[in-house]
Amino acid sequence: MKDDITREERVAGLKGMGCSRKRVEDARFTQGKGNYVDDIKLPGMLHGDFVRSPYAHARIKSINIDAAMALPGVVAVLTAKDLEPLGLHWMPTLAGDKQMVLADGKVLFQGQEVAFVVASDRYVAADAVELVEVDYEELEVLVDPFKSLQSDVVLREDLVAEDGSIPNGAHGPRKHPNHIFTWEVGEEEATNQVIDNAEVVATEEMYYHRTHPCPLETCGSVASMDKVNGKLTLWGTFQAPHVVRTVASILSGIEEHNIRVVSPDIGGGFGNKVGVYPGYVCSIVASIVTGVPVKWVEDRMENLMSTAFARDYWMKGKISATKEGKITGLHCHVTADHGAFDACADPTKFPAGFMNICTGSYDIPVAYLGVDGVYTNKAPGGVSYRCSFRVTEAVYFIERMIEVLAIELNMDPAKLRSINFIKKEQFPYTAALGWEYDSGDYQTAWDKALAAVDYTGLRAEQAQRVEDFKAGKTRKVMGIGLSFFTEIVGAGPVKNCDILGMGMFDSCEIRIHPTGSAVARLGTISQGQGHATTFAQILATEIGLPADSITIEEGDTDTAPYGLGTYGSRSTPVAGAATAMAGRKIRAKAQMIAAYLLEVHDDDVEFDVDRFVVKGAPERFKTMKDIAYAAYHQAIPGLEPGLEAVSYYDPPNMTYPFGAYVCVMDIDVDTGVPEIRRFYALDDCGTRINPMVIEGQIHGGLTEALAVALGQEIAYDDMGNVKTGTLMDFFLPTAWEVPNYETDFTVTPSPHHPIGAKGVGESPHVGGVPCFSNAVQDAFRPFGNRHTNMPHDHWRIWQTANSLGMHG
Ligand code: MCN
Ligand code: CUM
Repeated sequence: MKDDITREERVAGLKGMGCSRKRVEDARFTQGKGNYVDDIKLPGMLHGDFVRSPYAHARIKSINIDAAMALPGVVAVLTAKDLEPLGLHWMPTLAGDKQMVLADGKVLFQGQEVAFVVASDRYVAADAVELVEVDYEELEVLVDPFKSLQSDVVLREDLVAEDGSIPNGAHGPRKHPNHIFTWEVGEEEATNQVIDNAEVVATEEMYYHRTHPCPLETCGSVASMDKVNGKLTLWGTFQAPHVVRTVASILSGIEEHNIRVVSPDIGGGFGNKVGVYPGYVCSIVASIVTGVPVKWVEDRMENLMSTAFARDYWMKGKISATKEGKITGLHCHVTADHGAFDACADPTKFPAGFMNICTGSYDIPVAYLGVDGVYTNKAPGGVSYRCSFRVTEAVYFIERMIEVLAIELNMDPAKLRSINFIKKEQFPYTAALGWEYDSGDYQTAWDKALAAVDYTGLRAEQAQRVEDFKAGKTRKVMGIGLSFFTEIVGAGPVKNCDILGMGMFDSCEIRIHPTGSAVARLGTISQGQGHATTFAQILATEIGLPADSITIEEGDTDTAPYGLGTYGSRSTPVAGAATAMAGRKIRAKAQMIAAYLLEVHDDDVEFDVDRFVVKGAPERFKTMKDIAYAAYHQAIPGLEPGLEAVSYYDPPNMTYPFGAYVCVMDIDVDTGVPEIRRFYALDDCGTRINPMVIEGQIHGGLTEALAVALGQEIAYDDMGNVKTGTLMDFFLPTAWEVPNYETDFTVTPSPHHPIGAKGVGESPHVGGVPCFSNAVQDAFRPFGNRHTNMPHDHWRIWQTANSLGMHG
C-alpha cells in the first residue's frame, strides 16, 4: 500500500499535542447551547431559596414559619430542627471541621443559611423567604483575627468543652476558643539564629486581602430522588463530582451505586465550586422528603456573600542576606482568617495548603513557616480563586520580601533575583521547607524576559521620569513590576495528598470504536479550561487517531472512572498523565494486532504517527483505523476482542511550572489611576499540549490577577456587614481596564510526567498578582515607598502618593 500524503500531513491531520486546535466546546457555548445546572428543568420540579442572616453574630431565639407556609405554592420550610433527626443540620467540611447546614442556635456570619424554603416556583420561594420571621439577639462581632484571638467572646461554642477546656482540632492543639490550628514547617531556631547574625535583614508585614473568584455562573444544584428505584440523581456545580458522590453516600446512607452525580457545563469554577454548600444538602433533603426534584440556584449577592472566599492572610516576614545579596534565611508567620467554619479546600495534611512553598524560586538554605488559623464572623471557604492551594499567598509573600530586601540592600530587584535563583543543575531540588522541585531553568527564563522588555532601558526611563517629576514636568510616575514564580501543581501523590481521606489520583478510560473513532472519559471536570479539546490531543498523539474523532467526556459519575476532580491545576499533571498511560495501553495491544495482521513478530513493528510499520519496510503498515476494525471483527489468536484501556494514575511527585512576568505601569499621582502600558508574561509549563488554550488560560489568569491586585475585595465593616456584596461594589475588570498581554514561553519538561507536561491554569494568577502589585510599589519606591497593602485601588494609590508628600 502506498500513501498519497506526506508524514507531516499525517501529523497535522491528527491535531495532536502542540497544535493550536480550536476549542471544540465553543461551538455550543458561542451559540447559547451550553447545558448548565440552571438549564436543567424536570417535570414537577420545586425550587428552593434561603432565609439568610442579616447579622454576623447573633443568637436565634425563634423562627416562625407560619406566614411563609400559608403562602400559596409553598411546600416546605426547613430549619435546623427538621434536619437534626437526619443528622444533617451540621455537615463535615473539607478541612476536618464541621459546618452548620442551617443555623443551629446561632448565626456566625452575615448571609448564613437560616431556613430553606421550598416552593412551586422560584419567585414564590423568594416571596416566602421574606415571610419567615426570625427573632435574633445580637452578639459581639469579631471580624479582626488578631482581636478574635484575644477576645472573651466564643464564636464556636460547639468546640469548647463543658468544663471550659479546649479540645484539639483536626490539626492538633488549639490555644484559644477562637483558634483553629497552628501549623509549623522548617526549623525555627536555626532560622532565627541565621537571621539574628545576618549582615542584612529586611522585615515586612503584609495583608493579602479577602477576595472572591466570582464566576459568571453562581453555585447551584438539582436533586432528584426516584423513590421507586431508590436512585438519587444530583446535578450541580461540582469541581469534584466523584467526591460529592462518596460524601453524599456516607452522609445519606444511600448506597453509592444508587447515587449519580453529574456536573454539566460549568460557567467558571476558579475554586469556588470545590466546596460543599448547604444548598446542595438542602436540595437533596428536600427532594428526599417531597419525592420530587428540587432545584437550588443562588443569586449573585448570595454567591459573593456566602460561598468560598479566597486569601485573607496576614503575613509577617523576615529575610536575611549577605551584603552581596545572597539570601541566607527566611522566616514567615501567617495569621489566617478562616471565617466561621474551617472549610478550606486543602489536602488534609496541609491546613495552610502549599504555603510552605514560600521560599519561592530561590535557593534559601534555612527557613521556617508558622501559620495560625483563626475563627471570625465571616463566611467560610478559603483556598479558592486560581490559587494552587495558597501558592498565590506564598508567591506574593516571597516576591514582596525580595523587593523590600532589594530596598534594604540598595540593589536592583532583578539582579537580586538572579543572584538567588535555584540553578538549573540543582534540579531535582529539595527546598528548605520540604518540597522537591522536579525541573526548572529559571535564569534562562529571566534573561529572556528582561531582554524582551529592554529592562535596562526601562530603568533608565524610570530614572528620567523621577527627575522630571521632581522638576515639576510631569505628574505621572512609572513603575516596573517584576515577579518570578514557581508553582506547585498536580496533587497527588496519594501518599501525602488526600481530601477527607480520599487519595488524589486521577483516571482515564478509553474505548476505541471499530471504525477508528473513540470516546475517552476522565475523572476530572472542565469549567472552561477546554478539556474536551486538549485531552483529545494527548490521545491523538499517543494512539494515532485524529483528535476530531475522539470524544472526551467528564463529570458524570455513572460513566466516568473515579477521579478527584479539577482544581489545583491538577488535570494535566494527573488526569493528563492517566490519559497518556491509557493511550499507551491501547498502543501496546494495537502493536500485537498489527504484528499479527502484517505476519511479523511483535518486535518487528514500530509506531509511526498514525500506524504501525514493519521496521525497515515503511511501505508495509497497518493504520490505527485498520487495527481498530480488526480488534473487533477479526479473530486474533491469543487476544480478546475489543480495544479499550483504563489507567488510574498516582503521580510520583507534583509538577513545578514557573514563569517570569514584567509589568510596566504609569500612575497619575493626582487621581491614583494606574495605566498598564505593558505586560509581558513568560510561562514554562513543560510540554505544551495546546498553545492557544494555554494562552487563553494566561490571559484569564492575568486578568483575574489584575482584578485582585488593583481593586477586588470582599470587605467587611466592624459589624460584620459585607460591604462589597454586589457587582456595583465588587470590582470585575472589563476590556477597559485590561491591557494587551504579551505572552512568551520556555519549555522545561517535567521529568516524571509521561508527556513532560506541567499544569498552567493557575500560574498566571499566582505570578500575576505580585507583578501588578510590585509595579505599583515600584513606582513609589524612588519616593520612599517600601510596602503598601493591596488592593491598589485608585483611592489607596492616591493615599500612598499623599502620604509620601507628592501632593504638595
Ligand atoms: N494545558 C496545555 N498544556 C500544558 C498544561 C495545560 O495545553 N502543559 C491545557 C490543558 O490541557 C487544559 C488547560 O490548559 O485544557 C488547563 O490545564 P491545567 O493547568 O491542567 O488546569 P486544570 O485543567 O486542572 O484547570 C484547573 C485550573 C484551576 S485550579 C482554576 S482555579 C482555574 C483554571 O484552571 N479555573 C478556571 N483556569 C480556568 N479557566 C476557566 N476558563 N475557567 C475556570 O473556572
Ligand atoms: Cu485554588 S482555585 Mo483552583 O484550585 O480550582
